[in-house]
Amino acid sequence: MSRNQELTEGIIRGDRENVIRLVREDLEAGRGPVPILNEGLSPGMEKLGDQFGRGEVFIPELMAASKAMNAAMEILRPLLEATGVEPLGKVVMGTVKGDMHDIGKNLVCMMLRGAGFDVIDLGVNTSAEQFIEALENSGARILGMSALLTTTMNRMGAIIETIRKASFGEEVGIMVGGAPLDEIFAANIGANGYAKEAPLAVERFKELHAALRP
Ligand code: B1M
Repeated sequence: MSRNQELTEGIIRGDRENVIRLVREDLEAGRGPVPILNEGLSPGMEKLGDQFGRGEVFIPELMAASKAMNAAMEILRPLLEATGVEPLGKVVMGTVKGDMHDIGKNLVCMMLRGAGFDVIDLGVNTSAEQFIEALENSGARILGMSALLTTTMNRMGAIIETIRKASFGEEVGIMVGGAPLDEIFAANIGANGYAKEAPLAVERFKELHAALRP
């Protein structure tokens, strides 16, 4: 079994201790955090999601895999963030109300920090009012929203509408993402940007930041 397959299998089995060991060993051997994540860990979550969709695994397996993934991300986070550059700009991020999925959102936050953004992460289950409050308090004019459920993705449009009605609303650049979304959906709900995955999201956030800068 290749190293990547071992990492992928470790995630699928929810074998937290083994995943931690493999990640540490890979880093000690000089492997970078990005290939560990993209080629080893993330495919495990994707495969497990497919198995869940086919009714082959259930919530306990997803929970165990998420714990293993989050433990690995704890180790990788400082490495992904360690760029030492001046903050590019402030971004408020959150998973929308009713949605508890945060692995992808956390990954985007991590990569944004790595790229030099100052990220205010509101966590999961975030209401329009909480987004507005964070934008007001921080002065940030870029907002990122994540949704993994078709039910919660369909609430994003209303959240954007509420934010646009706040005093600064039209000045806020809003990025959306999450597995069930696409470019067309994002445009239809009035978002300023969409990205299918985290590295692309960083590029989109940079473009948005450049466009908003006076
Ligand atoms: Co849930 N879940 N889940 N789940 N879960 C999905 C999303 C599902 C597709 C599984 C399936 O049926 N195949 C399905 C949704 C179906 C639908 O809506 N049509 C589903 C369901 C049904 C549910 C529950 C309702 C199950 C139940 O209780 N009966 C429940 C809902 C709870 C709730 O939110 N209210 C539930 C619960 C859970 C767990 C708690 C067990 C766990 C979440 C743990 C956690 O996040 N802390 C979980 C998991 C792990 C998954 C799957 C397997 C994996 C999600 C994940 O982390 N992917 C998922 C199946 C799947 O997606 N294949 C599934 C890895 C992550 C890196 O990818 O989040 O897509 P992703 O993020 C990507 C991109 O989307 C993008 O970049 C990231 C990195 O490249 N991106 C952005 C994300 N946000 C972005 C924001 C941006 C830009 C890009 O800009 C702002």
